[in-house]
Amino acid sequence: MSTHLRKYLRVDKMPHIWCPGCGHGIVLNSLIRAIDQVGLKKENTVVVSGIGCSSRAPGYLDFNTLHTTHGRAIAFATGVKHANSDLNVIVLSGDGDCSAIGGNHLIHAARRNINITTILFNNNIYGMTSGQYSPMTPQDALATTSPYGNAEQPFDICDLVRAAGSTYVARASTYGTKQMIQLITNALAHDGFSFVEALSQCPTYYGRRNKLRTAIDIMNWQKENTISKKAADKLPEEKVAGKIVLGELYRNEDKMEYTKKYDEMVNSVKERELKNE
Ligand SMILES: Cc1ncc(C[n+]2csc(CCOP(=O)(O)OP(=O)(O)O)c2C)c(N)n1
Ligand code: SF4
Repeated sequence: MSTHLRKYLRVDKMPHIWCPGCGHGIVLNSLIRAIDQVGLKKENTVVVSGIGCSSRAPGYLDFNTLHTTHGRAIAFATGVKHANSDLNVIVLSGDGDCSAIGGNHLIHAARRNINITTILFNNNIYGMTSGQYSPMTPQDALATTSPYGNAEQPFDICDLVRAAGSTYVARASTYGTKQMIQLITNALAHDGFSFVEALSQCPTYYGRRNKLRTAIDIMNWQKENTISKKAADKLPEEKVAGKIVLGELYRNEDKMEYTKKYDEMVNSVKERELKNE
């Protein structure tokens, strides 16, 4: 990593805990580049996470960071943003952390359109606890808790978050880092709840059980099973079926951001009180 980007890292916390081939470092690297492009300042940026391999990412970032409890990163982040709406607040979360135990916080943060950027590191598995299936594990995939294949259907988390009210929704993969950097940059610059699903890889607990033994196998899988939104928009639905669509999926600049609305209400109540109304 070039010297000017190293300033964003807590180099003294290296080496990191991630396995060789883990995709989470690629997502973190993309985030750092996006932060640099947007020009976020360390002193007014807070990065919050829950628990998981992905949730260890803020520990390597030289920002104000909060490593909280499993699934509750968005709840803590909401408190931080409420306390000081001038702060840039970023949540880093795993697919288990964000879509299972933390799913309700995600839905309601999206509904409020609070200005928090959430990056969901989707490695399709609970990595830290050795490979249980999550709500984002593909149907039929093998996991410690689905030794004969996962009977459940996964969430399309981007559809869910968009339906809940998020005003910026995008999906990228560790195979396409240029796109990932661009989409995270857009998300950070967006005023409202912004969400990026970052397809990542866990060769250790997902790949090994699912005939995708190495990081390269999983990234090749990403290449073969994804399609850009631009290409998908030009094709009939049946040709896109089964593919994961990457790119900016939704953007709405017109909906009011929650803390702005809240601060407006507080100010108007204060004014009324001053006038003794
Ligand atoms: C309340 C609570 N429940 C369960 C756990 C155990 N736990 C720790 S990490 C984790 C799963 C992490 O998976 P994910 O969020 O997908 O992130 P990854 O490790 O794959 O990056 C679980 C279940 C916990 N720490 N706290
Ligand atoms: S267990 Fe999986 S998610 Fe966790 S560090 Fe290893 S490769 Fe990454």
